[in-house]
Amino acid sequence: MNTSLTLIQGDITEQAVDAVVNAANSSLLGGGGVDGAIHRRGGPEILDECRALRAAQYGRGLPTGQAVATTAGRLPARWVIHTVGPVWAKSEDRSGLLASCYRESLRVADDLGARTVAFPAISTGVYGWPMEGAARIAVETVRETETAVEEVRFVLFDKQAFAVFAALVG
Ligand code: AR6
Repeated sequence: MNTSLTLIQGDITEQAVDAVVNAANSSLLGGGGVDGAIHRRGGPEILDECRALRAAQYGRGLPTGQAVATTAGRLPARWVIHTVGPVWAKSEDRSGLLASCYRESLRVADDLGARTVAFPAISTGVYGWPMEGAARIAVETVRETETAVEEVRFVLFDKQAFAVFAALVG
């Protein structure tokens, strides 16, 4: 099954898809950027499930590069898949961890039976990853990953990020 890659400039919290991916942090307890917007718009149910996950499985937090699902609360999606991107570092190549976020999120999406999944540009905000490199990893990893997901939608917040992804997806 071929997965189609689509691009949209906009807000990930407005996407009517099966699953939206959250650029979370290990605590799973919220933050700024995409994470803040998802919890704000999705409501307290998401945080309740995140707390339960911390208590049951992730006492030390969700490790970087991994992914886990919760309800999407009041968002127009069914699930939120939380993943933790690596913080950009000049002195160390963390590309493998960033690729892992996309791969693991798609694995979780397959477990859920999700057919449409929206991703933000993970690690390119607070975590400081340059957009060009992050976009290349995002697009290549999704193209290389075996999945039953039919549509992967990259949701880019601004025009510049959209242009970078558009140059890669064509
Ligand atoms: N919809 C789509 N994209 C967005 C939205 C939105 N509503 N808001 C921001 N972006 P970031 P990170 C873009 O910072 O770099 C949080 O505090 C943004 O312009 O959300 O992985 C977490 O709790 C950027 O291009 O995620 C973590 O502590 C991209 O989404 C930390 O930030 C990712 O920016 C994670 O940092």
